[in-house]
Amino acid sequence: MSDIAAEVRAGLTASPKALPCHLLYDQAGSQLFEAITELPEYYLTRTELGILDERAGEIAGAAGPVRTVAELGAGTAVKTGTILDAVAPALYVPIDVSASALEIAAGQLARPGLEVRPLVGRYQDLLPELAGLAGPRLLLFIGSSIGNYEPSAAVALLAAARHALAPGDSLLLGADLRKSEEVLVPAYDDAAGVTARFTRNLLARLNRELGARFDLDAFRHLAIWNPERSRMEIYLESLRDQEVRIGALDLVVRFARGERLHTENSYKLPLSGQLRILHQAGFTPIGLWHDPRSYYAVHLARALPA
Ligand code: AVI
Repeated sequence: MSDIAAEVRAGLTASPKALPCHLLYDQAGSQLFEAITELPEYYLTRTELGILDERAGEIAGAAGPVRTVAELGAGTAVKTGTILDAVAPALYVPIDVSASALEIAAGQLARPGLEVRPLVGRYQDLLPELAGLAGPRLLLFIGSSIGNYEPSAAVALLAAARHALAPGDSLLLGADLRKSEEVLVPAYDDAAGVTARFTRNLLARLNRELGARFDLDAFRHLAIWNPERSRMEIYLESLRDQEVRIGALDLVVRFARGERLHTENSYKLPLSGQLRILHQAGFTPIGLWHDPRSYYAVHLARALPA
């Protein structure tokens, strides 16, 4: 069975139903996510870019000499240019599951004196390769993707990165901060309905790739703020009692009216929670930058000796 088939079977036969959020990013989903980043309500991308553009010189100064910059989830690396120019490494290693995005990144970031060496694959598999790259190294993990991990999984991922780095190497982490529900909910439920299309595309993907028969109009996108867990929770809610056949799995899944399929969490930890994750993963913070509204934080942290 393919990875996705096994994940979908496990998620749709679980109670409550849930699917891993990486399944949102097929080609159509990645294009819809790009459109989300341009929405007026989705402040994250432009806020982070503003911090990186304005503070690149300070960030580079605080990081000190860097030979290699590696980037987790680089995508097309649209946000990376200013940092690369300021840090001026000899080697840039963008890491992503999408080979086509990395091709664009390599083209866009070509600069005299900079070698670009893309790595295609999943972070867990590729993090150990950081150990073989020339130091001092700076690892970028920007875009607030850390917020899509459970805090314990975020610590595990950063600890694996720490393990592959040497003491004195650095991490630049971008993470969305806790803020009012009035700002958060529209960011994940925009007026134009782009985020709803992004979430529903998950069902379209199962129809395309697993011969499922989801009626996309029979589910609504829900974005709910959970203050206890400090996270946005995204669901698809069934608008009626229904049965959905998934051909490739030889499975029929029943949904009751009002039943939810959990598709994504996006944590918005306060600064103290973000710093705790860095400490627990074996990093010591050495720099912090945020926008004037304190919507978003960019952390620079040093890898500690194990
Ligand atoms: C990729 N990630 C940081 C986005 C977020 O804000 O959690 C994914 C997203 N989902 C809906 N809108 C944006």
